[in-house]
Formats: sequence, structure tokens, C-alpha cells
Amino acid sequence: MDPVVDGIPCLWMRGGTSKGAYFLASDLPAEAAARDDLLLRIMGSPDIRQIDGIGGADPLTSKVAVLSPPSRPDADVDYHFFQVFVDQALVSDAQGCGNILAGVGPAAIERGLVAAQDGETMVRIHMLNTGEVATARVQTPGGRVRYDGDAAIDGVPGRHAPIPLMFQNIAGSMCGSLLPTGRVVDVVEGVACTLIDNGMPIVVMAASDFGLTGQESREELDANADLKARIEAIRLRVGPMMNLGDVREKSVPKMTLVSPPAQGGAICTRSFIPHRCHASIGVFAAVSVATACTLPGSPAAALAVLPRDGRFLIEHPTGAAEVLIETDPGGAVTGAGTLRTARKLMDGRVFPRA
Ligand code: NQM
Repeated sequence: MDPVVDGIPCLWMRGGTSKGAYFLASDLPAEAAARDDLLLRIMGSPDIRQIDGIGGADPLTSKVAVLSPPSRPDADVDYHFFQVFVDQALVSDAQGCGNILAGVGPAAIERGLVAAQDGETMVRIHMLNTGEVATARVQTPGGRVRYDGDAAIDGVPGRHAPIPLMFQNIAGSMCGSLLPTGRVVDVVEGVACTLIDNGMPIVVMAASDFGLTGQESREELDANADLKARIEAIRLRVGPMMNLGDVREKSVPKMTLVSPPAQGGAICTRSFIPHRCHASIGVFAAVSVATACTLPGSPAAALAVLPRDGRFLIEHPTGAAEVLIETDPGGAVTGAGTLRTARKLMDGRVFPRA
């Protein structure tokens, strides 16, 4: 079969506040360079408009999930996430994605990798990017995935079926430990930073250290070339400090500016992923910020209003994301969770450019 002529089976889904193409690994080339080349041609990259592909000309809508049968006994499906860069010929699996993760349970059921129960189906998802297993609960009345429902998440209009996600052992997912430098604060390029990885490598910095209130819009921040240059200089410096190596061609670490909460939440954020400001915030990035809020000495802890019940509302440009943080009696974070929704948008064949 020639993919250019015959197409490739593809599910196009919204997962949380992102959108992406969901494939079976068996429908893609096994060899990494050939697979990445194909994904670029499917998405229409490199091109800021992705006009000749299905990508949405935004990092949040240029994402891919590759599903396969589980490679460990405590999982039901393997999930490999790829960020397809919009304006560069780059495909990276150096990060996971908790939003696209929300669509993995439904997609695995739709594709017959996981058998649906009548009512609700628990799907244990092995996240190949980080090696950990997440648990998703998918609504499956009558053995079919249900997408409509009453759950709302900020950044997505309307209400949909809830997909609760739970995570364990995500500290140091890509950096080896929660605080890869062993310190809560490192001063980099004159800015106090918390370098942290609780599911996603992020750098937490006070917006005020950049002369910002932290309430600026995504568009305003994206137009601020000086700010972006300062943030990128810090990012390139901290890559090796976070055990991520040279991060010039990687989408991690994410760069998160924090400010006092303004809508009754725990903290307010503006997250760079890493070259554009996120319309909301990534799931694992939100978990990592919430964790930083619990570490005395962090720029986040200095600004945060800590919840009593472990439910952190992480404010972002289009509302707030709620993450649940579980701690042991000593206050160390042991688990995390969040509520997402997902929706099947299109099921068919996608035709890459030649
Ligand atoms: O942090 C965007 C997203 C993400 C990633 C990004 C994510 C996460 O919102 O878990 O979900 O950080 O590139 O889809």
C-alpha cells in the first residue's frame, strides 16, 4: 500500500484542550526516521499555516498519538506521543502530553485494542515517553464510547463526558528526579527559577521578574520578542542542568511564568511550550506547577494560595485547570490527577503529501 495513494487509517480527536491525530503503530513505518517524515507530511510541516496538511497551525493542534498493544502486564495499551513542530521539520517525543492522553482511552476502545465494559471502562495507559502508567475512566454505556455529557473544562466550549485521569510515580519523568539540580531554586541569567519535573519538565519563574503582571494575554506575550528571547536564553542554559541535554530542538522544558491568583485559584500561570504561549496549560505542566507551589522557597510557593483539600486550581489565559495533588504525611507529593474530556471529530484515512 502506498500511503500517498491509499491513505492511512486516522482518528482525529480533541483531547482536553489539544487536538491530534491518533494512529495504530501497525499502520505507520516502524523505523523512526520514516515515521517522522510521514508525520510531517501528514501534518503539513514545516509551514506556519500547515496548509497542505491536517495540522492546525498551532503547537496545540499539531500532535500525534501512536497506540499499540501493551508492552507491560499492568497496562492495557501503549501510548507514544509526538509533537510535530509547525514551522520546522522536527518531530519530538522528548515530552508526553496529558491532554492528548485524554483521547487515548476512547481511541483504544474505538480501535479494538481495549474491550469496553458496559457502563464505564478503566483503561491503564503505558505512556512510552516517560515510562509511567496513567489510569483513565471512560464512559462506555452499552459497550460504546460516550462523548457527550455534563463535564466542562476551561478552554473547551460546551459540556462532554468526563474522563478522570490519575497518575502515580511521575516525579522525574524525564529529568530523573523531581528537582534535577537538587535545589528548589537556581538563579539563571539573574532570574530565580524552580527547575522541576512532576510529569513534565518545567521552569517556574515569577512574571514580575520580567516586568509583567502575569495577567497578559497569549497574543500580547507572543508579540513580545524581548521577553521570548530572555526566556529562550534561560531555557537553553537549564536544558543540561535538567538532564535534558541540548534542548534547541526539543519542546521541553516548558517555561512557566507565575503570578498571584486572580480568580480564587492557587496560582496564575502563563506557560511557554516553549516558543509560543499556551492557550491554557498542559496537564502535566499544571501538575508540576502545583507541586512547585508546595515547595517553600520556590517562586511559586511565594505567590500561591494553597488549597486545603489538595485541589489546585491553576489559572491560565482561558480559565483554570483543576489538578488533584496527593501527599504523604510529610507533605511529599505521591500522586496526582485531573479531569479532562475528549471527543472523536473524524474517523477516516489521511493522505500525506508525496
Ligand atoms: O503538559 C502542551 C497540551 C500540552 C502538553 C505542551 C500537556 C501536558 O496542553 O501534559 O498536555 O505543553 O506542549 O496539550
